[in-house]
Amino acid sequence: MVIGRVADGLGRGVEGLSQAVSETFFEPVIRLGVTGLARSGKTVFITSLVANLLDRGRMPGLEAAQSGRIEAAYLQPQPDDTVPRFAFEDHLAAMTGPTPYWPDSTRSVSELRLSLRVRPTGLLGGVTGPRTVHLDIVDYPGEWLLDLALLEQDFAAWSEAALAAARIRPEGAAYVALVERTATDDKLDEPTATALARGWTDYLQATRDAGYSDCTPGRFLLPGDLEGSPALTFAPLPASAAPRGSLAREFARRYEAYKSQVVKPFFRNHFARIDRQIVLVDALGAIHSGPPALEDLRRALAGILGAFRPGRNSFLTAILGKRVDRILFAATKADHLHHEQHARLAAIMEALVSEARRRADFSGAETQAMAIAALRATVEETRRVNGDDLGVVRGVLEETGKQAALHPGDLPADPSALLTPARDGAEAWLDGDYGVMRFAPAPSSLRPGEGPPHIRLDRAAEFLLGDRLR
Ligand SMILES: Nc1nc2c(ncn2[C@@H]2O[C@H](COP(=O)(O)OP(=O)(O)OP(=O)(O)O)[C@@H](O)[C@H]2O)c(=O)[nH]1
Ligand SMILES: [Mg+2]
Repeated sequence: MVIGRVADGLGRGVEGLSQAVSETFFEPVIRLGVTGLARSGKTVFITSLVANLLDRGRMPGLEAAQSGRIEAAYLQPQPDDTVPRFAFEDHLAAMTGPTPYWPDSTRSVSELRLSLRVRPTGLLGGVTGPRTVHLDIVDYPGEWLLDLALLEQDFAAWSEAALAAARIRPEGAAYVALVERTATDDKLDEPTATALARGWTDYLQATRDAGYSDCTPGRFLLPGDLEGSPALTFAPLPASAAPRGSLAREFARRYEAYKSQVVKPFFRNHFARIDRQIVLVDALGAIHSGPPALEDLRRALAGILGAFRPGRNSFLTAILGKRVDRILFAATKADHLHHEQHARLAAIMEALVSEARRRADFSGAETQAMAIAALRATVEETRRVNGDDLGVVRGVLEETGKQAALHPGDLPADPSALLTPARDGAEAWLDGDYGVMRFAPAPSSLRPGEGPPHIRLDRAAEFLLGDRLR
């Protein structure tokens, strides 16, 4: 018996070991998570990254590409059979060509596998020859990470915080009025439940359109095939000692179902397996929307980043396999700014996440902040204005199709000039406005060997993948 057990144990140990050996030496897999709040630029980023890894002429900042050690790159079937494939070809076709347009909004998790044949550096290169590294890119909405906080809150606590926020925002008036009209201790009645859930979803939609980011439950905005299911048909209610069978009791139950059947599976099946992460942030968009939106973005980011400090959450600690060991915070759409201002945008990005970072430094993960544009839609110009040189960007406006030049306002050298008033509840910026225009992607015919034009996508790739391609 004893021998049998030992042998069995040994056998499994060897099996596990050989699997680990083959992963490390022969075909390592990098699972890259790409996330960000809605419209932060996830789809454009993945499309441009993959296109620029397939054709590496514009990737001098990625050492393995620059030195020619990447001998081949090709798309392969992904490992997970039940996750939708990232529609790379469709998105690339939309973004490039003679009349390009931005890809449609995406609503759920998707995945793509890109395999790279890489010659190792140094001595090993001569000994082992090229090996294959698989890059599995997983696109998922940042809003889903906000739901992690729900795991530690019961229905009453979540309701209280959610209603408090709704009460002070104009967008919340309709829902607050609706909930006050509703007898929540009465017996559950499905049309009333649906009306409340819809009211809450409308509120989340409106606050998000107003530039706010703290939208929980995250799945209400991106329901996918769960739309209309009980797990998504609840809403926050004022505290009450509700009797059994009442609307309030049932909402509390559905809230728990949402946590166990929607939130947890996402973390288990997708999040726990990621080892490199990029968080895309439309900081310029939030600055343009004003101080309340910037403050809200800062808070939402702190919420999102909580997921990368698993020590705080017992559920997450228990399911986590690998630890994310590099996280890049990227301020996107930097092509709206003349390059003179890129360092300031990166500094603002850094400041937005600095507090969360100071608290725990993400369990040892290496982090960096950068300003990037996954698809550069503008060109730079210098204009003479009142005797001064002014750096502007020029592009084709999405709405009118006409050329326009933009100087979005000078970002401050010290990020606290924006973050402090935002935190103190300012309604508008004191020193002027920051404009944003929506530029269409620039018409381009890609030259052979080159991917779409970008800003610092190669540096982002070097930080996220470079060490694993050596
Ligand atoms: N100028 C410029 N605009 C960008 C860039 N990346 C994204 N955008 C703009 O941001 C919008 C949203 O980009 P997406 O990549 O679709 O964002 P997403 O995060 O996938 O959005 P959802 O799928 O809706 O969550 C695009 O439609 C563009 O208008 C960029 O590099 N430069
Ligand atoms: Mg998308």
